[in-house]
Amino acid sequence: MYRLVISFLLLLSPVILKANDGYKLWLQYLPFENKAVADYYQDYLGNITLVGKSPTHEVIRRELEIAIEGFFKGTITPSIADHNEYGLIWIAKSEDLSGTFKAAIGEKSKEIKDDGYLIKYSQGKIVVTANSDIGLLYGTFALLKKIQTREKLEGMEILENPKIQLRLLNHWDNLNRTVERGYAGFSIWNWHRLPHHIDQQYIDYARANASIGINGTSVTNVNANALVLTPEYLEKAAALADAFRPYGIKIYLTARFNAPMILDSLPTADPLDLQVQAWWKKKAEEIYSYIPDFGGFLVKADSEGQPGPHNYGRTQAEGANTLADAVKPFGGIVMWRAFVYNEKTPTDRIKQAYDEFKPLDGKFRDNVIVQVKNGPLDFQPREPFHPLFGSMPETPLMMEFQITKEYLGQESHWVNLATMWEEVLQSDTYAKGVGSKVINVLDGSLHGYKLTGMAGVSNIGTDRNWTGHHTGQADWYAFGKLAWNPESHIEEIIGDWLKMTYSNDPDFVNPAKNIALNSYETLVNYMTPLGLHHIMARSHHWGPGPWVTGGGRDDWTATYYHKADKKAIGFDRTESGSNALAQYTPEWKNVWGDPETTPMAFLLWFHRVSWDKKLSTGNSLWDEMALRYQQGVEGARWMQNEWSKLEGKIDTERFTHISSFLNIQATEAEWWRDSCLLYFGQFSGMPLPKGVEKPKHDLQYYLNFKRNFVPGI
Ligand code: GCW
Repeated sequence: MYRLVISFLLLLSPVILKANDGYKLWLQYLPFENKAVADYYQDYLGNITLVGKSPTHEVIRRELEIAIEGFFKGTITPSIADHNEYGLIWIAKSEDLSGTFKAAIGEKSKEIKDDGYLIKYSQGKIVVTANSDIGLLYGTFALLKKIQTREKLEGMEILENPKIQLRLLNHWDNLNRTVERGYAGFSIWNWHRLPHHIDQQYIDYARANASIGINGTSVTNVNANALVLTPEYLEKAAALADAFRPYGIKIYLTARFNAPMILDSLPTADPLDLQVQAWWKKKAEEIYSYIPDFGGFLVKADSEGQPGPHNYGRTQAEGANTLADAVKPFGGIVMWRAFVYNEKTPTDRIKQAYDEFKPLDGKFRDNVIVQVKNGPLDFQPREPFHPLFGSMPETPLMMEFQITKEYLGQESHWVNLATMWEEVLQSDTYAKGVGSKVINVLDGSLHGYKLTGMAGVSNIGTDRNWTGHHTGQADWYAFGKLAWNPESHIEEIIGDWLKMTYSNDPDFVNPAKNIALNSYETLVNYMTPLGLHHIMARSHHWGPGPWVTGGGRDDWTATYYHKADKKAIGFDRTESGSNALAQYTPEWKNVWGDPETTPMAFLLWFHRVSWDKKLSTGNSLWDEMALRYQQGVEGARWMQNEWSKLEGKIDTERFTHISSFLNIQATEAEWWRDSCLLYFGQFSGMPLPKGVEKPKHDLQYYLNFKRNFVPGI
C-alpha cells in the first residue's frame, strides 16, 4: 500500500467557481473539497486492482483514470494493477475472484443476475463483482457514484440487478441531422463523417449511458427514412455500434414499413406477400453482416402518415411478425409502437390504440414487444396511464417516455420529468386486483413477459451541454435510473444527480432539489391545469394555442380536446360521451366515472364540467382554473427566486445559464396564464377571481403572436 502526496494548496483553490459548460454531465468527478475527504478516498483509489482483459475492461480502467484525475485534480497518477493481492478496491468478475474474496462474498454472488453487480466491503477492502463484463462496468460506475456523492465505503453492500431488460434511448434524429422535437441543436450523429470519424462525443455519450445502465439506442427517427437500411448507412451505423459495444450498448434502427418498395421497387410492402417477407429476411441478413449484435427494429406504422400494414388490409401483428421473423434467426427483436391512430377513424383519438391492439393480444411473435406511450394521447404534461398497460397479458409491452419536452415548454423550462414518470409508473392498473401497478406490467412480473423494456425519446443534441437546459440532463439521468429500476426513489435520483453534476454542498443540493421537486406541478398549473390537454400551439407545440381549430385534422386541434363553450369545458369520456373510460378496469371506472370522485388532475380529461360548478375546493370551476394558472405563474417565479439565492454556490457559467432560462420560464408561464384565461374567459363570461393578475395584453395580441422557425419540427 502506498500513499500519494496531494498538493494541499491545489485542493484549496475555489474549484467550483471555475467555468463549467456542463459537457461532462454527471460524470464531473469534482475535486474532493478538503484534505480529509481526499485522504479518506485516496487509500482506496490509490490501490485498485482490476482483473481481466476485454474492451470493456479497458473502458473500466479509463473511467477510473478519468475519475481519479478529477477527484485529485491531477495531483496523483492513477495506477491500476491487474493483479495485486493488496488492492483495496478489487474489480473482478466472479469467475476471476481469488479464493479469499470468493469466501468473503459467499452466497451473495449467486444473487447476481444478468448484467447486475455486487459491491461488498469486507475486511478493509471493497469488492466489485459481476457475472459479465458489462455488469462489472455498471458496478464500477456505481462505486464511483458513491464516491462522487461522498458516501462512506466501510460496510457497503450493494446488490443491483436490472429490473428491465431493454433500456433504450430513442433518437428522433434525421439523416440530415435535424432532430424532430429536438431542442438542443442538431443531431449528434454526423453521418457524413461516419464511418471514418468516431467523434469523442459518441464515446462520451456511451459512457454517460452506461453509467446509468442504458443498454441500447435507436439512432434514427421513427418517422423513418428507408435509406438507413442501405449499405451506405449500414456501414456508418456499424461504426457507431463498434464504438458503443464495449459500453454494453446495442444499436437499433427504425424501419420504414414500405422500405422494400422504396429501396428495391417491389410492387408492394404487404407483410403477407412472400416476396416482401423474403426481402426483409435478406435485409436482416445484410444488416447482421455489418452489425453482428444488431438489436433490431423500432417501427412506427400507420400513424401520422407513416406507411404500415393498414395499407394492405393487414393487422399490426401481421406487420410486426414479418419483420420479427426476419431478425429472429439472429436474435433480434422488433419494437412495434402502439402510437397508431388515424384522423379518419371517427372514435375519440385516445381510444384508438387500445381498440386496435387489445384484440391482437397473443398474436405477436415472441421477439416482438409493443412500445406504448405513457398515456393514451401524446406526451401531454399530464395524462392518466395508457389503458393498454394491464390489458395485454399475452403480449410484452414496453414503456415509451418522452425525455425531450415537446409539450412541456421545450428546452427552456425546468421541469423534473421523473416526477411525472413516477406518477405513471406507480399507477395501479388493477388488472389483477390491487397491486397490479404499471411497474409490475413493465418488469414482467404481472403477466410473466419474457421481454421487458423502457424507451425514452432523447433530448440530446449538439448543444455543448447536450440538452439545451442544464437540468435536461437530469431527465436523461433519471430516465436511465428508472429504466434500471422503476421503483427507484425520485428524490434520491435528483439528489444524486445534483451532487454529481454540481456540488455536494447541502446548502446547494437541498434547495435545488426542492425546486426540482416542485417544478412539475408548477408547470402543469401554468399550462394545463385540471386535466386540460393538447392546447399547445399548432405544429411546433411551443406555447399556448387553446384557440387552435380547423385545418385538415380535427384531432390535431385544441378545440377537439377542450370543447369549451358558454356552458362548459372538457371532454366527456364517460358512458355519456366517448366512453374511453370503458378501456380501464372497474376500479378506475368508478373513480373516474363521476366528476365528484375524479381527482382534479383529471377532471377535464374525463368530464365536461359547467363553468359555475362548485368544486371540492369551494371554488367554481372557472375560479379554480384561473387560480391554478395564477399558482403556476407564482410557482415559476418562486423557482426563479429560490435559484437566485444559490448564486456563488456553483460555477457562474451554469448558474447564469439556468437563471436566464428561469426568466424565460417565468415569462412564458405568464403568457400561458394570460392567453388561456383570456381565451377561456370568452366562454365562461366570468370575471377573474381575486388574486389572479390582470392579463398583460388583450386576446387579440396572443392570437396574433407568431414566431418563425421554432425548432424541432
Ligand atoms: O407527439 C408526436 C410528435 C411527432 C412524433 C409523434 C410520434 C415522431 O408531435 O413529432 O413523431 O408524436 O411519437 O410518433
